[in-house]
Amino acid sequence: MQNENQNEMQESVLPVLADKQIAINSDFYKMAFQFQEIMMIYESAIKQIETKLEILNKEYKVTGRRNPIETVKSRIKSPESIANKLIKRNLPVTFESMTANLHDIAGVRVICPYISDIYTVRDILLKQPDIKKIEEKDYIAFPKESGYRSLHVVVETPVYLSNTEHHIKVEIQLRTIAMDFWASLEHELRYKTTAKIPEGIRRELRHCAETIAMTDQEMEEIAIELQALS
Ligand code: 0O2
Repeated sequence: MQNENQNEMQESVLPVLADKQIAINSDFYKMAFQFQEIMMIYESAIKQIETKLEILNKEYKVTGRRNPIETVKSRIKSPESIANKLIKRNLPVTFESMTANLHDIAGVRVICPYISDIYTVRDILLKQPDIKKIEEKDYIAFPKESGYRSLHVVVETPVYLSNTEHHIKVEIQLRTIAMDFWASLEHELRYKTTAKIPEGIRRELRHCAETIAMTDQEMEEIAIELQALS
């Protein structure tokens, strides 16, 4: 009786194993596995940067100093967004091209209370020996045509796996609460509209960005004045 059952089991398992072997050898499986592995490494790089920021956040809380970090957000670029960016730049849509050409697959956004906090957090991070600066774009000193303001710093951080070491690029976007408010709403508006945004509306959005930038500046001046009083 037992032997009959065993035979039945072997018969039912064998085709499944054969299918599994075919699946493992398929291009689909290999590519999906490779993508998953690459993304796991990018996610680990994000975790490293997030941990550094979390430690700073805790340090400021424990020491009772004013915290230059308000919030930290992160995201991995979606496969659709990766492919679109490569196509837009006339680059091959391959894993090699993606890792070599895109610096923002791993993204961390740091929201700060004041403009000067942005540069404070940037300097603190760049002082750490395992963080290497690759590129910096200061859209606060030189805002984009749209009115967009933020400091973008691409850094490289090591990720250690069981047998390999990877130096992974992470784009850190640093901005104030006010800059984030504008960028989030503008991004949502742009993505909700399929039509080309008319120049009049672009001008209005730029005007909003400038008003917000002036308020940011004024708030910083008020903070400095109040600090001098205490
Ligand atoms: P998402 O969804 O944020 O990922 P690079 O990224 O440096 O290789 P690029 O595209 O010239 O090349 O970078 P840029 O312009 O320095 O920064 C791109 C990112 O900054 C965008 O990412 C946005 O997050 C943000 N950004 C840039 N310009 C604007 C803008 O006018 N409005 C808003 N709301 N955000 C902006 P992605 O890839 O577009 O999308």
